[in-house]
Amino acid sequence: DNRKPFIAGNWKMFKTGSEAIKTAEELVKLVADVTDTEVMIAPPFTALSAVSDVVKETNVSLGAQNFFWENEGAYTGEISSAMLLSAGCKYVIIGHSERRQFFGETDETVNKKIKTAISSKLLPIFCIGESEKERISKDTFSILDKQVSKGLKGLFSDELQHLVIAYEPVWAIGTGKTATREQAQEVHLFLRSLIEKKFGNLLAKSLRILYGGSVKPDNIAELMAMPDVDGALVGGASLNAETFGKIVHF
Ligand code: G2H
Repeated sequence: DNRKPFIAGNWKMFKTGSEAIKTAEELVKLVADVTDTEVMIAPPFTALSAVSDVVKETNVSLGAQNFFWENEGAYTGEISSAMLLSAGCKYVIIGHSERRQFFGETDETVNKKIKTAISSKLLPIFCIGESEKERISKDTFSILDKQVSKGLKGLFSDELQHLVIAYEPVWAIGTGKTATREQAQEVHLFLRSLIEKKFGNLLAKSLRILYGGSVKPDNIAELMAMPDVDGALVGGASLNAETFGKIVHF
């Protein structure tokens, strides 16, 4: 397989333009030596263009945290894929659990966004994960099966070559509770088999699956040591350049 490790920072609703520039400038210096890991940061929309200028021609790529599936139109407050691309984005995070929880995103809206991202050549980071209640009631695998089936509905394996999946157990997000490396591996392996069943072995072998949920400098190495964990989507610990730099250098 050719799954290059991928460490992605999701800044969520943190940092003004000038704060974002400062952090990005620090980060670019701290990770300049890194060649065998892909590094991405996703600042808020208002900082994308400015951060794009900072990371341009470096080994750090830019992502957005969300977008809308229509190309343009009377959709007050929304952002299109073309706008993200022209602001310098390569990736877009889709269906983060906070979008599902607070902003009404569903498997159906996630599916529309994944389709639009792919057709406009924005690389999707497709987020899935079970809640605490679902884990306790042993519904983790059926929930993930549903999220993957509905999220990728109508898509074919040759369209999914650049898809990245982020497994984020909702009970581990920002709570300080991390899934154990065994829990992460168990789910990542399940997801890879699910992709194999639905889209074939070739895609399953090359698809990168990130783990997300309270990833920190002191737990990244053990997570990355698991065979089906290909990277991390990092929230809180990506806000500080030095801390995130440590995670990138796992
Ligand atoms: C999960 C993660 C990044 P945190 O939401 O998307 O955030 O690392 O703060 O748990």
